[in-house]
Amino acid sequence: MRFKKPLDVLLKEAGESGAGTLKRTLSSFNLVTMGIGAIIGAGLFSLTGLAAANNAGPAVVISFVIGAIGCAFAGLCYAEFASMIPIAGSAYTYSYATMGEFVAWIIGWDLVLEYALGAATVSISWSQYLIKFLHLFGLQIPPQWTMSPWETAAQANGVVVHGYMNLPAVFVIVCLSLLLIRGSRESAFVNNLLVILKVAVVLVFIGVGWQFINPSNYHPFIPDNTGKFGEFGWSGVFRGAGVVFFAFIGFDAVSTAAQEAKDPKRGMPIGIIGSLLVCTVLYVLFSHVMTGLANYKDFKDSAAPVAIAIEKTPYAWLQEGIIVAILCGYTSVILVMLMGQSRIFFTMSKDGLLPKVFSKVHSKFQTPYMSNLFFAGFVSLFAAFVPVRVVGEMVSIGTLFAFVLVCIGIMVMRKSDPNTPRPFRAPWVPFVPIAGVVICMAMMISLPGDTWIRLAVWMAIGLVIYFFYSKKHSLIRKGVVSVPKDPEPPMA
Ligand code: ALA
Repeated sequence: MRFKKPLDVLLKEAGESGAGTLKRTLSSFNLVTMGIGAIIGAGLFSLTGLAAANNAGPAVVISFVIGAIGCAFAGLCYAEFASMIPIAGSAYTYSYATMGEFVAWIIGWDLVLEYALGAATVSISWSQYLIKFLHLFGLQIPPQWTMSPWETAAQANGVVVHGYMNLPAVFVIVCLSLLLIRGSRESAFVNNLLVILKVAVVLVFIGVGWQFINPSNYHPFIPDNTGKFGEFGWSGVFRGAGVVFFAFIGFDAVSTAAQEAKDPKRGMPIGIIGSLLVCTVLYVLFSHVMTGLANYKDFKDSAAPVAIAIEKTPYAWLQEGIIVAILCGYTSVILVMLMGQSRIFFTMSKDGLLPKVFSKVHSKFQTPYMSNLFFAGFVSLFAAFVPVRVVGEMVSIGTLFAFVLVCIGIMVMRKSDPNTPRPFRAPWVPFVPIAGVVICMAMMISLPGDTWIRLAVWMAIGLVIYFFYSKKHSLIRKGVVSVPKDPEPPMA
């Protein structure tokens, strides 16, 4: 028997307010900035150069457009679900309502890869930029404390040092978790500031850089394929789309704030589609300027491709601006990812699939503080002790998997609950969700085999927890979940 969470129960839960529930403080503007906060980060600032140098050349612009189209299909499905079932659990909740508890568990567990490991990945990159930032002031952190134990660094005197742990990465995770505990409104305020700053610097880069574009860098626009799939030519443009996909991850995080949105039915589609749209325009312009300033070959093996592009302009001060923008950009990505993760565990715990402690709400701040504290520790462990490559690879596969299930879920829901009000309807169903599934699956298949093995191991751990804990404690299975009663009608 398939245990599904009835839609009327979900809709009643979405409407609840007061003690033990999350506070509704986020406007549509906050939701768009939240999306942009999660989206613009390591993908834009680091991967654009790599995708241009190794896969697509100047046609990385087309890779961004392809990535955006794939995400837009999934984004439209997310927007329909999030406006229809505005609950913090995002894809987990949508699956619970459409495909049943088992699939919901799988997706909830899978989202840890996107959100928790996403935060860990970006915090490790953040620590590298903090080091660059401190250098500007002649300050230095001992390298042993900025790397995982699996990494080494050669010092100027030739001595090779081994890492102990990545302390700056832990620092940023702990600080942002504390901010999240303090409150969604405070977190949204800080996020708005960070987003304004990073978007401003991106716009300055585009505006200033545009004047120094050397048109010869665009020839050839799509370099000839080397004979290997994915190395230039059209296959390279598509492989490039898979690489820069990471840059789009995060728009779906908006849906995890559904229970904190003032008007989720309107705000969810605006937040999801709006942030995706803004970022796509910025990405296309940014990558066009970047590959116009420097030749795509110059970005080969560079960890800081934007710096290479800026060197082609007379404005060296932009280098410093970019470091600050990148630090702000990464901070807001981590903030939103940590927030999304705690909200998903909050919802899973409310359903009984995880221990109650994860849905404990702070009496004063009305935030799921125990979930925030748990993930401060969990994410810190990965950030401190695991190399960035290992965690980073897990994020894309986990996210794509979630997108596939959301696209399938929309088709199921249109059949099972055709008459439930949908404040936002994804257009051209089933074409949009089917195209979303196909594109996301294609990107998953293009990921390396060891990423698939890690996904399988993570899922196996999840299944053990499901069969030994969640199944036994599921409130739906126990019959505890009942439709909350409507308020008594007023006496005549
Ligand atoms: N899209 C986010 C980034 O690029 C995850 O950092």
